[in-house]
Amino acid sequence: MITLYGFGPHFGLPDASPFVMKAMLLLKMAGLDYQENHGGYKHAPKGKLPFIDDDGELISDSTFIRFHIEKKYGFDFDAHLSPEQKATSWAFEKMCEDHLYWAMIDLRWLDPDNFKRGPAQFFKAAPKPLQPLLHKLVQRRIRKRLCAHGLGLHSAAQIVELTTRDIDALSVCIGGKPYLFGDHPCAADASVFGSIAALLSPTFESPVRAAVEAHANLRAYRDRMMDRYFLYKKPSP
Ligand SMILES: N[C@@H](CCC(=O)N[C@@H](CS)C(=O)NCC(=O)O)C(=O)O
Repeated sequence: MITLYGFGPHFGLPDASPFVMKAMLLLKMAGLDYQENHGGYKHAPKGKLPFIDDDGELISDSTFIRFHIEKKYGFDFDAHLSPEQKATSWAFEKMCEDHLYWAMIDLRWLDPDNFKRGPAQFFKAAPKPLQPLLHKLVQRRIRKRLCAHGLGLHSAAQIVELTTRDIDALSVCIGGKPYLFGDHPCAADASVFGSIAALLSPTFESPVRAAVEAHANLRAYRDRMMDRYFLYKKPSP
């Protein structure tokens, strides 16, 4: 049995992390059974989640989890894609993971109201008087990472300007199709879904969420994947 280590369901999402949601989808797409463990962060081989334990073999990082599934179980996520579509899908995936992702980190962790509604919950177990200090320390660490990446050097308006390009590009690529490249999901759909679902989380208010919400096809894409893989039912109005 495969064990997937993640953070657990938070913020109206199957998991707090887009990378864990991506790993969930990859396992589901490949038809592999797995169990979830939400207590593995301290033991993560690369200090990040997700990782999986497949019969004693530990694999860290959602993309290496994909490669592992392909090699060990012979499942080809992109069998239906042309070489050009494979190239495009890889570029979209990495745009989500190495660019758009950082805007999500920025809005969740550095916007004071979003932080209070979201990540602050992770520190609830700590003694109350210590919590403000922990919040400050973790936010300082996140700010440093965002600056090291580069996105954190920009103004809030510039981050939205850059991120809107990513979101518009995703919307154009999906167009009126159910998935990125037609009627069947490919590996990059797992990643794109993770990003879009995370940005649409109702917990966090931001112009970036509004930029996603402005595209009916991205909202429908999130709902379609939720329905298909997580048996999600939208709350009635
Ligand atoms: N490249 C990795 C990224 C994983 C990642 O960044 N995970 C974040 C959660 S979204 C994490 O575990 N962060 C905890 C930390 O950095 O301390 C993947 O694809 O799995």
